Amino acid sequence: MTDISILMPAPMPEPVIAALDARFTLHRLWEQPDADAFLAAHGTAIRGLAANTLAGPVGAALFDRLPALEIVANFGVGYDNIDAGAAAARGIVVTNTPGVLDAEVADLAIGLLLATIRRLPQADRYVRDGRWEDAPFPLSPTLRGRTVGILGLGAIGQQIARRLEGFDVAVAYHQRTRRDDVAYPYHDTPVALAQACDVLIAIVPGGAATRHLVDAEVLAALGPDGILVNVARGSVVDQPALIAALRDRTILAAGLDVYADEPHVPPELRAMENVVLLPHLGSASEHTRAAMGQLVVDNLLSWFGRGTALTPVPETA
Ligand code: A2R
Repeated sequence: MTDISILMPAPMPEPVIAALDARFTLHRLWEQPDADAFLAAHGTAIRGLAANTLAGPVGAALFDRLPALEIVANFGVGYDNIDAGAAAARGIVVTNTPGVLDAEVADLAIGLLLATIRRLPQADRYVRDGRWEDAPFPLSPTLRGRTVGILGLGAIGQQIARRLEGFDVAVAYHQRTRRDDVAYPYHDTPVALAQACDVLIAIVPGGAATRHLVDAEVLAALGPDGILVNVARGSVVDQPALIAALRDRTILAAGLDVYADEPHVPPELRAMENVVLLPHLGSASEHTRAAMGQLVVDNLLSWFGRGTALTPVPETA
């Protein structure tokens, strides 16, 4: 397979690069002094693309330059960075990395929820600043007695729900289709879910269909005791509306792992005391990133070895 050319637009973990280097002819686009000139000279030979969110938009404009492209193997379960419809129209298969990161992201969602509600980072800063010696840390809000609404009860959403059962809180959910395999109460709109709960955890895919699913109306419905946790994509939340809701105490607090324009976090958010801000850590452990990388490699090996992808996305399955 070493005669098969794979393009990697942006760096991936070293083991992924090493594994692809060993089996294919791997082109590291970010090391090219002139990416445009490289694509003009070598684009027609590229048959596989190893992509991640750092690769920029992967769609028709890039596909036009890679006429022999057969597969885009994405490092991540979310693939809103890739125009899967444009890929499908050209017969290009797109794969993602479902399953191997569900538990990690669910763990992080629970950690972020607890950190937000019990103000753990603020309390850590309090100890470090020596303020404990002057006075005890103020009492925090509580998870006790709350109802947690999950926006997107998919693979990760269900793992979050299972963990929440151990915390003895009520769980409800919204997505477009009601599930017949769970007993949690279903609400047919995001607003109805927000009205029924006082914690909202967003864990839907990004992209046009979910853009600003959490808007000013949803935040108002969540209410003054409400907490928003976003571990989905920044695009899912209307970020200016969230900033206004936090500032005006329309909601109580937010725990955010994702933002509208990463890695830029608006100064208004960074200045707020009622938010916990993480730098998009969802799947970011050594263990889980290694598993995701292996699945990227295995999808390419399977496609070029046996003609089938292991985890194609629904649009190109
Ligand atoms: O709507 P449904 O019935 O297709 O349910 C899916 C739900 N969902 C939506 N809910 C409301 N409005 C929408 N426009 C909408 N689009 C999708 O999100 C489904 O239950 C859930 C996604 O589940 P999975 O496909 O199993 O994705 P997974 O692995 O849980 O990951 C979710 C996202 C990733 O795409 C990354 O952006 C992030 O979590 O890490």
